[in-house]
Amino acid sequence: MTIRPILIHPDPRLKTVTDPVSDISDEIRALGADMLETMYDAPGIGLAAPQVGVLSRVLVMDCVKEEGAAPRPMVLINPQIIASSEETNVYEEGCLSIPEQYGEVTRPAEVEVRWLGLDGKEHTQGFDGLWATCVQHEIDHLDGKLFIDYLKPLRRQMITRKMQKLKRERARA
Ligand code: K1U
Ligand code: ZN
Repeated sequence: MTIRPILIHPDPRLKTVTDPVSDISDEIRALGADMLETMYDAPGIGLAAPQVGVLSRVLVMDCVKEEGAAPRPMVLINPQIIASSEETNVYEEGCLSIPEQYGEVTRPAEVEVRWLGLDGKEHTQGFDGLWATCVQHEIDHLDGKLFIDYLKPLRRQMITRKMQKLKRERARA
């Protein structure tokens, strides 16, 4: 397993609508394993394939945060939201592609998601709480959307400028 570098906004690959996965190949299995390792190393609670430069509809997540609790790694291929609650939740989101920047995003509090597992089987599950926020944030990545797209234009512009500066500094180091 390999920790892959995480792309930093702005990057055209983070604005791209990704392609569905047509079969569960060894390459996809390796991608899922690498993405989980990269997410835990960051650390984060989710990661989508475009964040590691792969333009395929794959995401990983594990929103178990309690100290000492068993981890719950999930790999979702071609995920689709098939139902969303009327009730909404506001969460101060972050993003591994936009380090140290946060913003409040309102999303449906509960969603039902269908996806293909690494076992090749179709899965359907309801998510709530942080899991619901995270799976929606990650599916947005697969559609080229970032949490800052929900913020006011001025705030989004400020964050983008900070990230451009960060990238320049990292390139010089
Ligand atoms: O997709 C990503 O960039 C990962 C992102 C997921 C996410 C965070 C918050 C709300 C929705 C989705 C992160 O994991 S940011 C890091 C983070 O939230 C975290 C890191 C360590 C412990 C707990 C949370
Ligand atoms: Zn993100």
